Amino acid sequence: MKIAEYITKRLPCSHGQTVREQGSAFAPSNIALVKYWGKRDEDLHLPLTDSLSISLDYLGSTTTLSAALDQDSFTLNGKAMASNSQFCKRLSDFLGYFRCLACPFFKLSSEMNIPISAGLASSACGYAALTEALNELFDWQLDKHALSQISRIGSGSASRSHWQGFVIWHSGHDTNTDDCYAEPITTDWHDLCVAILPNESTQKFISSREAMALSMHQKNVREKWQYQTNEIIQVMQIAIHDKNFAQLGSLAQQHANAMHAIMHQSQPAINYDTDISKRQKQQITQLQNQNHGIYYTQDAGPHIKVLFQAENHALIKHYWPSAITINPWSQHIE
Ligand code: 2P0
Repeated sequence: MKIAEYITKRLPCSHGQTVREQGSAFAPSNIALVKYWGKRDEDLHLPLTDSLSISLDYLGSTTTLSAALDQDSFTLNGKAMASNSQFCKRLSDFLGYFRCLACPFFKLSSEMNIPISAGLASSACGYAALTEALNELFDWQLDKHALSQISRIGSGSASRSHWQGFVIWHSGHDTNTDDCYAEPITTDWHDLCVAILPNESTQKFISSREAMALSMHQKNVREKWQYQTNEIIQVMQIAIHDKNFAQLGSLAQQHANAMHAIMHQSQPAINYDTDISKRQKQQITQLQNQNHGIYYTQDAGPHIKVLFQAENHALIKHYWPSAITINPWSQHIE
């Protein structure tokens, strides 16, 4: 099945009959605690394994979309983006699946309050917000489950950015792809916090999509990863149910390390670390050795994210005063 056919199957038959003045939506960024790394179908962006994330509350993307007559235009944080940039080409390709007579082109404006291309899942919240804005613009009235099946075509991890809190993205097994979707895990966990440690906001030298394809093409690597991930995600769901912080944190750290080990061993080796990120991971490991319950995770970029409980907020601020701290189930931890 080609992507165009896959998308058409998911849109209401009335797609294009209603085009509102604009569609607008916010979607939070998410951090994978069990990573999505590798695809079982490259064309349809079907992941090799399930993955599990936590959303970052107010950090994310607000996207506003309207119809245009002669060309696409993109504005990011108030700045017009060059239409021949990689960023805009990828957006134009995704929007291509939704063009119709009444809306041949799009005017898109996005406000992001997270650093872009630094491993902070800006594409995840960007494509999730865009898909929700499309839903409003065309009045599809699709639910988030269905929207997660569309947004992942823009960026796989976008499927997890339609909800706050913990979200699981099921890889599914069907070739018809209906069983690949994301859904929230209903829980609250008031003292669970995430910190984003400071680092340089540099452009990535290799995109996560390319790094994923390069590092996961060997059958034995894929099989080992699949086995390991299936085990971890099951235990992590129990840890979430039991609010077992040490279990949740240590599994997330273990899985992030396993993903980076695969990248280090790929040919050529891929290394997203900077001196700052290496030092931060060492500091966290030292604190763990001193019995502090804090754990790190890292995505396809140098930013280190820390999982901690509210009681350790002062410790986090002591070591990293400029860290951004998020408490997804409570508004204030200061
Ligand atoms: C994740 N990452 O689970 C993992 C961990 C990065 C590291 O999903 O090819 O840009 O667009 O589906 O979503 C980043 O990969 O990949 C990602 P595509 P995407 O968050």
